[in-house]
Amino acid sequence: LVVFCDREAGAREALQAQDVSLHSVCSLSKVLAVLQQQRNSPVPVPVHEMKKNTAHQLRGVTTLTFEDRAKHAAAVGSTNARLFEIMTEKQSNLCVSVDLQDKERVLELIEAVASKVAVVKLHLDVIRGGTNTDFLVALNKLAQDLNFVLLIDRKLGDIGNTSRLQKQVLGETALSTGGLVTAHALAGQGTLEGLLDISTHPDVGALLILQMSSPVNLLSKGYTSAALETAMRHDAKATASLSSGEGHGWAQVNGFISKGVLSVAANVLESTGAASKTAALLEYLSAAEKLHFSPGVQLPTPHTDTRPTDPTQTYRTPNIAINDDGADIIIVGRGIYSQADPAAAAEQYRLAAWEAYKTKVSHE
Ligand code: 5BU
Repeated sequence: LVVFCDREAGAREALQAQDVSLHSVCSLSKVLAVLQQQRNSPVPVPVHEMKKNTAHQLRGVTTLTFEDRAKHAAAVGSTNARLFEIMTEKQSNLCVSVDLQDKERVLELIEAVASKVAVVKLHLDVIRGGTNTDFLVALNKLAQDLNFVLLIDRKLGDIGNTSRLQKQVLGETALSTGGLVTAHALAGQGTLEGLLDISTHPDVGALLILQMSSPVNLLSKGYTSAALETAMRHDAKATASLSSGEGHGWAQVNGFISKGVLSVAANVLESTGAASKTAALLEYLSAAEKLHFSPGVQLPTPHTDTRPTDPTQTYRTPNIAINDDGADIIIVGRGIYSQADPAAAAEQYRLAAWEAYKTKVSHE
């Protein structure tokens, strides 16, 4: 079959499956690249079109199963392999955010929902009376016994030396058995270098915040793209450090907090930048071992629900987060811990997120 323009939306592969080869005069990505180079400005393509096109380009993170991504992560030496394995085993791409303020209740809630979740996210500084050693030891024991990964949502963002010291203490306390911490990109590469310095606690990883779920926040499309570039540069330096044999090295960024990989890709395409940089960012984004976490998720509440809505948060359903925005793991707080039966709510979210994931990976 001969066509003028290959929109790169999957027709080539679909035809190939029926033994028909597609020949095109040009492809959509080439047309976009030329237009961008000539104008050095973003091409106005509707977001849904961008997402459709980039979904194809981002195959590694949009159609590979978590099982395949576990194998890939192990092959490239990423500590994410363990989390992909847990997700596969528990059939769960759910992260519960336990934002309770009483230590006992935090531990009880975790025990109640642990079999449904792959990750437990905490804000240690919302817990009344602080977190003592007994609590942190109990928390890490739960993480090991009940097979989940701990995520400390500290949103770090200081110079390298400070973030290295912060990571050391996290590794000695809250993340003594490993886990992840969130960080902002505001201070540049230094924060990642401090957090991912492998000379201490190499099993403590970092998620970089690329987008936030609060309405009208300051993380513009340009910021998202620049933050992603910060991670890309860090990873290139980390790769070079490990092969140089100088005895100093950094681990790769574990993943990101955003609406999802497709939403980030759309922001990259909408931002001003040279075509070569855009292509490099999209390729980096498609790495199968990277994790894409997404907050701001709730199932629709019944009409009879009278609870106040939160004007500082925006919510969408698990299916929209996973299939439209391209999230791997949804983060759910009040949708679970504020419910009368948190274990039943966690199961509802686990199922909704897992079904959405299965739909996502079934698209070729
Ligand atoms: P919720 O109860 O499901 O709205 O809780 C969401 C959690 O995710 C909460 O702990 C927030 O601090 C966290 N969060 C978020 O809501 N939005 C963001 O952009 C980031 C984190 Br980053």
